[in-house]
Amino acid sequence: MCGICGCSEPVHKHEHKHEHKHEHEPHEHGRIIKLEQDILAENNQYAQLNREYFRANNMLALNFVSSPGSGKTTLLEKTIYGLKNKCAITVIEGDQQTNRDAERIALTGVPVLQINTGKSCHLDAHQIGHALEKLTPPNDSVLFIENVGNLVCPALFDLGESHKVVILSVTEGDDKPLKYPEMFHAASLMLINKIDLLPYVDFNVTRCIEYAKRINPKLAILEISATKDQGMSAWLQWLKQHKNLG
Ligand SMILES: Nc1nc2c(ncn2[C@@H]2O[C@H](COP(=O)(O)OP(=O)(O)O)[C@@H](O)[C@H]2O)c(=O)[nH]1
Ligand SMILES: [Mg+2]
Repeated sequence: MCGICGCSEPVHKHEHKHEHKHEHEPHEHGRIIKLEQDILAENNQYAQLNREYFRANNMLALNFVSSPGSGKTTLLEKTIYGLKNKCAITVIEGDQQTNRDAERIALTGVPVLQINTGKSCHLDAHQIGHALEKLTPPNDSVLFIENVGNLVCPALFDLGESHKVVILSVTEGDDKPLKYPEMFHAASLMLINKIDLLPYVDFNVTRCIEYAKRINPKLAILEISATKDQGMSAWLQWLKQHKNLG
């Protein structure tokens, strides 16, 4: 369940046939805040275990976060082909339903595990811990985690990753960093994807970068097209630097 956004378990379990005045609101809201705190505190403990695992095994773990359809899986496919001769790669895929993305990644030849989150809108650190037990990624490898498409809850759930990489495609609008600041604040790198579509959409790259830097002055930013292979060498360079591959 997702106690943060209530996407899974309704707080009100009874039918409402009456006018809804919310006399009980303070009590319910207190309960929700407590539930949020408990869920995030428990998640942080699992995230710490994952972080220790990544450190002990000298791994780079990247958590790809974005809206649905920004191009995460496409970017992963291209990235794997660009990087797989340099180091071992493992992938964890997160979606509410289906194995479609894991099937796409499996075609690249790297080990992949699909997590279906059901009604929940994000991956959590406990799920990642279990996935690591099954995948047993090798020492010195890169782990890519493709989170559930959602610009809200995945920002709050630390997975123990080395970095969050937020992918924003130009069809989504240049104001998203201002509207979803938690995500852009939590990320180390923003990839502006689908720049091949810039001639056709009203997306101001300069303005987007200004908004993103307003939220997170330390955010690194690269412009790419995963399908047209634009900007991919700069992205691979970023990866190699962060994995010390030279
Ligand atoms: N024009 C264009 N389309 C892209 C690009 N990257 C991904 N797409 C398309 O966007 C759609 C969603 O891509 P997908 O990788 O499944 O997104 P995800 O939901 O974030 O994993 C697919 O139709 C892709 O072919 C890109 O750089 N340019
Ligand atoms: Mg995907």
